[in-house]
Amino acid sequence: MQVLHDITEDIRALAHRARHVAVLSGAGISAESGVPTFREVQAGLWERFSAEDLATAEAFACNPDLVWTWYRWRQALIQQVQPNPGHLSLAAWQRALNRRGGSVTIVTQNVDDLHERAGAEVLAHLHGSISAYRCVDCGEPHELPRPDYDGFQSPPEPDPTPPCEHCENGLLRPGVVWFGEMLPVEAFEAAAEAIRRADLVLVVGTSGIVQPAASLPLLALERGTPLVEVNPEETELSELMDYCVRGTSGQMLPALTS
Ligand code: BJW
Repeated sequence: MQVLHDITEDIRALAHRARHVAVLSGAGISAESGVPTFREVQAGLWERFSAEDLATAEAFACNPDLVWTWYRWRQALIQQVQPNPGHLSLAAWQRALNRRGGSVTIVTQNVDDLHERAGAEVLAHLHGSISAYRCVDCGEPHELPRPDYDGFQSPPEPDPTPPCEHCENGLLRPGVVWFGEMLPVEAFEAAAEAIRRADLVLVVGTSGIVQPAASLPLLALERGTPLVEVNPEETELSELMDYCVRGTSGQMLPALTS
C-alpha cells in the first residue's frame, strides 16, 4: 500500500489507462457540500444522539417522531446543498469514458442524490434514498412534499410521524436501510458485478465500517484489480488498497480524473 498526499503521475496514468472504473462512495464525498458524515458529532437537537443509534428500526419503534424529524431535517439539508467538485468530476469522467466505450459505475452508500444532481448515473444506492417513503406495515410507497425546515438552522423540535393513507394502520418511514435490515438484493448484486468487471476501483469517502458494503472492495482484491482510496483519514479498508490518496474528494477527484 502506497500513501500519497497528492495526485502523482503514476496514479493519474492508472486512471487514464482504465476503461471500466467502479466507484464505491460514502458520506465523505458529500461532506464538502455541507452534509455531515455519519460518524461525526451532530449539532443542535441531535447532539445528544449518535447517528448509529437513530438509524435503527428499534429507535423508530421507540420514538418514531424523533427519528422521523431527524430524517426530514437531513432531507431538508440535502435539498439545500449543491454537488461539490468531487461529485462533478466523477460525473464528467463518466460522460468522457462513456463516449470512448468505457464506463464509470457509481455505487453509493449515500442516501442523498448529489451524484445524480451532478449529472451522474448511479447504479446502486445500497442504503436507499432519504426522499423515498413507505408504510412500516403495508409497505406502500409514498411521495411526500419536500420538508419545509431550513436545513441550515438548528434542527426543529420533533414533528409527528404521518400515518399511512393506504392501510390507515402503519406509520410512514424513510426508504433507507437501517442497521439489521437487508440491503436491496438486486442493487447489491449489481454493485458486486460492477466491481468484478472493473479494471480500476476507487473507494471514496467511506470509513469502511459498515457491512456488507465494506466487503465489496474484497471482490477487486481477489482479482488483483487496482484499488485506490480517496480519504483524508486512514480507514478499515486502507490496508487492502494499492494507493491511499490522503486528501478530500473535492480536491483529489478533479485532479485524478482530469
Ligand atoms: C472524507 C471527507 C472528504 C470526510 N473527502 N472523505 C459483519 C460484521 C459485523 C457487523 C455486521 C456484519 N455484517 C452486518 C453487520 C451489521 C451491520 C454493520 O455493518 N454494523 C457495523 C457498525 C459493524 N450491518 C447491517 O446491519 C446491514 N445489514 C445487514 O448486514 O443485513 C444482513 C443482516 C440482517 C439481519 C441480521 C444480521 C445481518 C445494514 C447496514 C445499513 C447501514 N445504514 C446506514 C444508515 C442509512 C440511513 C441513513 O443515512 O440514516 O448507512 S448506517 C451509515 O453508515 C449509513 C452509511 O451509508 C453507512 C456507511 O457510512 P460511511 O459512508 O462510511 O460514513 P462514515 O461517516 O462512517 O465515514 C465517512 C468517511 O468520510 C470517513 O472515513 C472520513 O474520513 C471521510 N471523509 N470528509 C473524502 N471531504
